[in-house]
Amino acid sequence: MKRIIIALSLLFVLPICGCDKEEQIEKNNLASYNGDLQISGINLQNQYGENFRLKGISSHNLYWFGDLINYNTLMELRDNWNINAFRIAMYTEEDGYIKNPNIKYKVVNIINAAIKLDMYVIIDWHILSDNNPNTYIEEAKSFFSEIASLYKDKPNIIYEICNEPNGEDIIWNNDVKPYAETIISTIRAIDDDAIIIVGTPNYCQDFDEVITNLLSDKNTMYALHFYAGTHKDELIEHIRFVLGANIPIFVSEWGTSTANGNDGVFFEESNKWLDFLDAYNISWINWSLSDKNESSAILQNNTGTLGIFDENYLSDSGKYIKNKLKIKS
Ligand code: IDC
Repeated sequence: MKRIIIALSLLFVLPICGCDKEEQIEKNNLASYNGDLQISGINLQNQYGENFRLKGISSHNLYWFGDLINYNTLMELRDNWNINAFRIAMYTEEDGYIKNPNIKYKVVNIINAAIKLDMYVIIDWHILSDNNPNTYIEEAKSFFSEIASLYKDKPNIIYEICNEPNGEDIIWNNDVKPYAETIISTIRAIDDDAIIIVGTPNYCQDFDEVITNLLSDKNTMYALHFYAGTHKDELIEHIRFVLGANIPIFVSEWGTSTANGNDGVFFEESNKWLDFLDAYNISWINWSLSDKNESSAILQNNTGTLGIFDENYLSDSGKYIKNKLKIKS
């Protein structure tokens, strides 16, 4: 009799526990639970000192593909893709902030939506053809001051202060580090604890000088970017070495394609990279939320927001990324 009673009560209790746990896990992924983020060694951690990962998707050039991002699409990405972070790629050139400074209102709208949705949001000052971050340092100072003043009390905000320094003459010691020190102190005068991500030379792949000349800010991470069809074992081994030197890395952009954003989806190579990132608890953001005719885009060409809600309109890369995001870790 006793056994029957136990069995019966388990029948009723178990499904309820299971359900609670699932809700708990979902919530544990978001900002209200994790709060202000911090860094310990190579790990990103939440406010309780537990290791924590951000995983999500980056916009394409906000000026060109900004219409794909709104409260509803972000909510869908959170609820059915399981992302907990969205990256806003605000280009500086290529129709970006320098020519069209009003793009910042779009940035603010997306940040507000992400905060309402309890997500983390990365504000990316997307330098690219302007190889040297110092080219627009004055504009960067005023942009980040404005954003920091608006959101200094919100745990959701992450600042990415220069997408990809590049060009042979742009080096860490002379160019990128001094820029980072200026922008970090601009931000820290207003927001003393948010995570800041700093781009590294050669499109976020060269850490040689970084290792011997670190920034002093405690909540700064260093960006690694890779494209699975182009960057392979050699880069993985370089990064393994960098991690061994206790450098906290954030993959704020990676693509399943080659480095030009196109030319196929490299599933096997992408799997290898993601296994590597899993092993080191590294956060990642995929490039990109767009319906452009290029293989790194997660949506099929010219399908607008449809694919976000309906898998039939996802590209091969989009299907792959959605599946990977659904795996909890
Ligand atoms: C690419 C876009 C492509 C666009 C190009 C220039 O996918 O449609 O024409 O920028 O605006 C990066 C950059 C990112 C690139 C991406 C793919 O951060 O802006 O996007 N990439 O080339 N670094 C390495 C690859």
